[in-house]
Amino acid sequence: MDLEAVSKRSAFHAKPQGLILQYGTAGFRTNAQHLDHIMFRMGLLAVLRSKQTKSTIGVMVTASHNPEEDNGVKLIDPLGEMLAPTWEEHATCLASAEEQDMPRVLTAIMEKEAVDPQQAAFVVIGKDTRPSSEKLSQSVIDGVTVLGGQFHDYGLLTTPQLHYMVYCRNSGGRYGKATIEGYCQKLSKAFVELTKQASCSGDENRSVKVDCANGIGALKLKEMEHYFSQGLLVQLFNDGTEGRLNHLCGADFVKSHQKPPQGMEMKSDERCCSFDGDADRIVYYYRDADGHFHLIDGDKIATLISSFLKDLLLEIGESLNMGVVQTAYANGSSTRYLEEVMKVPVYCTKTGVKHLHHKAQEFDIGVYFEANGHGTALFSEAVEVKIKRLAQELQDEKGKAAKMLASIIDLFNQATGDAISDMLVIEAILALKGLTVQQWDAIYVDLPNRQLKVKVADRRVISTTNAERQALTPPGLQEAINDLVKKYKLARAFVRPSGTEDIVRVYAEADSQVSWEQGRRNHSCVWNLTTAKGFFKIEIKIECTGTYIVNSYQTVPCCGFLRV
Ligand code: 16G
Ligand code: MG
Repeated sequence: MDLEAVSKRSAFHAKPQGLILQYGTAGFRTNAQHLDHIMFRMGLLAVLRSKQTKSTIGVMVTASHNPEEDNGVKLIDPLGEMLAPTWEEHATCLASAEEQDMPRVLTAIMEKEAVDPQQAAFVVIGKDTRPSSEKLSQSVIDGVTVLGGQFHDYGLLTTPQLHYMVYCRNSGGRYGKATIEGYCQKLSKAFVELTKQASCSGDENRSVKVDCANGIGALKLKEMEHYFSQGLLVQLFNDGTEGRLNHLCGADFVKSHQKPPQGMEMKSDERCCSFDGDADRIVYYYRDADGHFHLIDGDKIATLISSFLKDLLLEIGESLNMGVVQTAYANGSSTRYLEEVMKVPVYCTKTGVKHLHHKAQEFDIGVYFEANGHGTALFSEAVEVKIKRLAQELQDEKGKAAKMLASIIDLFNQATGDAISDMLVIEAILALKGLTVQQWDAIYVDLPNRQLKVKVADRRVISTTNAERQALTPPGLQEAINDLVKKYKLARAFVRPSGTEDIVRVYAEADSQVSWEQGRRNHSCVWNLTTAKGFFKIEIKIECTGTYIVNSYQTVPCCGFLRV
């Protein structure tokens, strides 16, 4: 390894002095102007990780749902998974090293991880449609090549497509062909096989409107269009020809504002969905005959998928170990429905795809979704082999169910949650079950809930345990939350520091809701706390009616105060 050449090349991607960025929940993300040195260094790090794992590593240039002027980067591990936590730390160290220290930090990582410098390295690169992505991905390539790594630049891809490519390349072809045609063919073949079994297939039922957040999802759906010519009519909105990326549209906008994106024509009862900027998240929604907007989030997607899978297993007569993984943000109604009605075990992990993904790998079949629409289903290799064998052997209804299960296994992107693949899974299930979007929505009724973000002086004052559902510090906070929520039926509330923004997030839900403006509140509870050091104060205020209602949250952020 020629450290001198690395230093020389690095000077072309010099780090602004004093700039410290952290590899967060989903990699580095910030204004694109500050990312050139990060990209170069992530190219270097990807080479080291590739040498250490003797596998292909992915580097994705994207900032997902962030505004267009931002960008970001994340590394993809050999099985298409998120980067291992110890390497996230290396990424932060390498990104933070001042120019003159960078080669030393690089060597230290190599020593610590026992990287063999002679080992060959291969890195695959993808990027989203941001104007800055082209130049930034060239900087990644610069980093890869200066360390002698080989690379393949896929150019424009959705994030989950790059995860898929990495997984394919490292599974020796078992998972599929590592090309965009391979991806399209695998998914479309599975979709067509699956929906062949659907009895009702009126056009009305088989069309969906997609808000592509003015991002990469639009390009990639267009590429796939001809594969579905008879199966599904996909109408694209916010396809990037006019609007700005993620501006007033996309899954994050729809989920957080609980309203339709701009630029989408919605007629009543039409099935609509939104992708986020890099197409790894999806939420569905519709407007009812009275014009009311209904959001169908990741929790309801998980419920639809797991109930479909469970029915197929019952039909085949296989009792496999299936689990559903959620986070603290999962609506209480979804958890209760899954556990009490469907009798499926539910597990809760910390926020962030990697946590859910790893938990889901513990099951024969693990379905995971965050409420915000990140998710997929994972099938153990043994289960996949067994189901595909049963699909050949079994006859009649059992055989039909096994064939459907075999196809749906291929339709999921098992490397990571994928808006395109999830959309096809959902469309296929709705068609097979003959369900309208309203019937799907009616599976259970969400508990009223509110989520907000609050800027505080130092978000690290709050630490959590029990999958972020309980606060450990500051002392007294959790007890106060407990006192508050026990007054309301089905109430739940938690506070956690964000892993992606410099803010604290607060979530609360309870069994019913009456708006503050209606002036029907008849009592309120205010709790506040000042830490021992006296520099941080939280005030949680739940306004309610006599029928136990969490209803209104107001934020008055002022020098480290949080009032909810
Ligand atoms: C990232 C995570 C997502 C998480 C979100 C909110 C990935 C690919 N994405 O977008 O899973 O829900 O951050 O995190 O992991 P926060 O509440 O900690 O800011
Ligand atoms: Mg995303």
